[in-house]
Amino acid sequence: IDLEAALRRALADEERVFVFYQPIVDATTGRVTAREALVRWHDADRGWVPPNQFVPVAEESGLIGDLGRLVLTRACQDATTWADGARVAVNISAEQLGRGTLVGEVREALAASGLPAGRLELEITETAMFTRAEASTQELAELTALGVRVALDDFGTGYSSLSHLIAFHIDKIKIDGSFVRESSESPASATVVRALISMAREMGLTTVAECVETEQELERLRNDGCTEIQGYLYGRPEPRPQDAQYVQALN
Ligand code: G
Ligand code: G
Ligand code: MN
Ligand code: NA
Repeated sequence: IDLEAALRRALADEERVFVFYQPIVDATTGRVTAREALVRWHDADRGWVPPNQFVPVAEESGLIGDLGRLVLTRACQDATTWADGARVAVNISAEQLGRGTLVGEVREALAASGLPAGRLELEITETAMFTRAEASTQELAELTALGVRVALDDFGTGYSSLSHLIAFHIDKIKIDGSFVRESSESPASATVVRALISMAREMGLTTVAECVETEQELERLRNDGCTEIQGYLYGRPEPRPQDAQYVQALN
């Protein structure tokens, strides 16, 4: 059976579809402020299928609706169990945005879990914001009104236009990992990162740097005034405690 059919079945049974969580920490205190929800799927025939492979298939086949609701619902539920009160960040695909369904789904996930809206962040790429831009802008305004935070994901890699930061309701930008990686070797990339952080701060936006793997990167980002840090330096995406044994057995 092909990937799409296998994914359809997995989502229907919610079988071997997991949500992993990666910590996002305050750049100065190192305290966990949020965790990003990252979907994982283990197929009986294929083993672990990378999200880079199955998320696009879900988007093309319409399965992203089911996948998105599964992740959103579970992420909100799981976050209510976190003793540290950290926020949960959920990735929203372009296909979920601007269709008139997202606000209702978010309300439902919040109501079902009892998670306060202020503890939910949605990660949306610039490219996603572009699709059905007008409807997306409206939805983001409604979500912001609920108290949900909106982060611009993979910032700097899309059809970047700084005007988006003004046009859309954005609370934070996630500086793409490629800039962090390049900054160590390229002074130009380091300058771009510093400028982005500085501009975001002047606009009242917070910044998250992704893919931070070394102390040197952390030190530079901290000096640049970056608000939050995400990356293997602090932790990899990990299953929930109650899934850990099952996941271990699949590895
Ligand atoms: O760990 P990582 O390999 O999880 O993620 C690879 C890509 O898949 C990233 O672009 C990430 O944003 C995306 N991704 C991971 N989880 C989800 C999810 O729940 N929904 C969507 N739409 N994308 C996700
Ligand atoms: O597109 P998005 O930013 O949602 O995807 C985040 C991706 O980055 C996930 O695939 C996640 O597993 C990956 N990731 C998170 N931290 C690190 C890191 O420190 N190094 C690398 N190489 N990848 C990371
Ligand atoms: Mn993300
Ligand atoms: Na990202």
